[in-house]
This record gives sequence, C-alpha cells and structure tokens, in this order.
Amino acid sequence: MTFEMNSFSLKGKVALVTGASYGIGFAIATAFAAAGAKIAFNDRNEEAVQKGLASYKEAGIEAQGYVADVTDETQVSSLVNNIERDLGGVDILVNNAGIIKRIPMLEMSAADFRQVIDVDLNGPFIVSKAVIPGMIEKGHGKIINICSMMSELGRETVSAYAAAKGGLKMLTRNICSEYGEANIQCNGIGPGYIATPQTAPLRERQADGSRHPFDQFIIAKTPAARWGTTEDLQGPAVFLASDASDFVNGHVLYVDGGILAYIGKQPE
Ligand code: NAP
Ligand code: GCO
Repeated sequence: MTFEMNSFSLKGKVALVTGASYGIGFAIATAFAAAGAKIAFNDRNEEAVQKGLASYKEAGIEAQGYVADVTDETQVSSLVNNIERDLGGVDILVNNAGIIKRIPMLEMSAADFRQVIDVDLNGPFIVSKAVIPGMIEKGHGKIINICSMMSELGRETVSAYAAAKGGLKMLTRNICSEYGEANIQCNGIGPGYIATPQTAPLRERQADGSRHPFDQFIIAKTPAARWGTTEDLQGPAVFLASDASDFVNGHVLYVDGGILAYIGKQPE
C-alpha cells in the first residue's frame, strides 16, 4: 500500500483524554481535535470541568467534559457509558491524569504512597479496563499511557511517582501483549521535563530573581537546553493515536529533548 498523509488523520474517531482540562492532556486533546477527532475529557470536579470546557471553546473545539475520578470504578464506568451515549464508543484513550508528591521516602506516609499509585497506576488500569471491551467489539483501539522520565530513572523525593510510572510502562507492555491480537495498540509517551502546573514548583524564581537550582539542573541535563512545552507532545501523540502507528505496540516514546540519551555535562 502506498503511504498517504491521511494515515495520520483521526477523522471521526472518539478520543477520551483523562484529566485534560489543562496541561499536557489539554494540549494532546487539542491536537487530536485538529486531526479530526471528537474529544471527551474528564476531571475530578465540576469546577475543573467547566474551566476546561471554556478553554476548549476558546480554542474552537466542541469537547464533551465529564466529572469522574479515574480511581473510582463506578464513576469511570458511567464516564465511558456517557461518552458512548454522547459521541460513540471510545477509539482512542489517553491515560493522562496524574499526580506527584515530592516527599523524601523516609518521611512519606504509606497513605501518600498509596494515593500516588492509585491515581498514576490503578487509574490507567481502571480506565483501560473500561474501554477495552468496546475496542474489541469495534475491532480496533489505541491506548496511550503518559509515562515519565521516572519510568526509567529515579531521583530524590519521587519514590511513589517513579514506582507508579515504572509500573505504567509495564502495564503498557502488558496491555499490548494481551490485546494486540484484538488490534489494540497500547503505547506510552514519556515526556521529559515539561512546563506545566505540575512542575511549576521546580521552576520558581528565587528571591534574588535567579533561576531555581532544579531549573538550571534540567537545562544542563537536557541536550535541547530547555524545558519542554505541552505542544512538544502533540505530534507524537497524534502519531500514536493514528493508523500510521498500527504496527507500533508496547513501546514508550520518550519526548524528552534527549535527556535519556545524555550522561550529563562534565564539571568545568
Ligand atoms: P497537571 O498539570 O498537574 O495536570 C494533571 C491533570 O490530572 C489535572 O487536570 C488533574 O486535575 C487531573 N487529575 C489528577 N488526579 C485525577 C483523578 N484522580 N481523576 C481525574 N483527573 C485527575 O499535570 P501535567 O503536567 O499536565 O501532567 C499530565 C500527565 O503527564 C501526568 O500523568 C504526569 O505525571 C505526566 N507527566 C508530566 C510531566 C511534566 O513535566 N509536566 C512529565 C512527564 C509526565 P486537578 O486539576 O483536579 O488536579
Ligand atoms: C520531578 C518531576 C518529574 C516530571 C516528569 C519527568 O519532580 O522530578 O515532576 O517527575 O514531572 O514526570 O518526566
């Protein structure tokens, strides 16, 4: 078959992006809309959903927003049923909703650790489980799990997040292994350090106006010498959601400006 740019089109596809009223999820959903998809998103509360709806409207996108916590199986089941009623069955799922708690491991309570695992790992399991039967029925499906540098690397204070995102990488491979035969492709995107509210504390200016030491560290550790933007994730997400990636399965595509390829700057 000859290659057509049309392979990247998402025309008529129904996409659910979780936790997408702003940040990375919002950027991915707007790119999907530009590629022709119908957009559904959820957030934890009505206020966030309303804010999200206003942002989509401003971007000229007619998105459907729903209140649903990804850790709650009953709410997720209603979410998926409501999307089917309003837009049709889900063709593309992006497990984007996530949280981080930056606490040294010895000071972290088991409750905090569990909460991060619950949102970042159990959430993608619960939402994927809810959409896979419909994808099997349709004969196709795309699942994109938003992983992290912490799917590969550790650092001080993020033990729960790293455990969850490392687990998410393996959940990705396992969904591929179990449902590849049903023409479902499950891949991950591993963003590098992206400027969003989640990373805002790491970029705060110091009292003297200088850059946060972590901010300087990331610039030095990234061959691209900058933080990523949410837009940097749009092309890779459209690729993994489209027919152009139909034989790409169980892969994590790191979109990190080269961080994982680089040993780091030698001391002066
Ligand atoms: P963000 O700005 O904090 O946005 C996360 C979104 O998830 C928010 O809309 C949040 O809603 C929602 N959410 C949290 N818990 C939820 C739940 N239980 N149910 C439904 N929605 C929930 O984060 P981001 O930076 O855009 O990150 C998005 C994803 O990318 C996350 O999985 C994150 O771990 C991952 N990631 C981020 C970076 C980065 O550098 N920013 C890098 C790699 C990976 P609320 O507003 O209600 O909290
Ligand atoms: C941190 C950051 C990271 C990023 C991202 C990297 O504290 O180190 O928040 O975990 O958010 O996931 O890919």
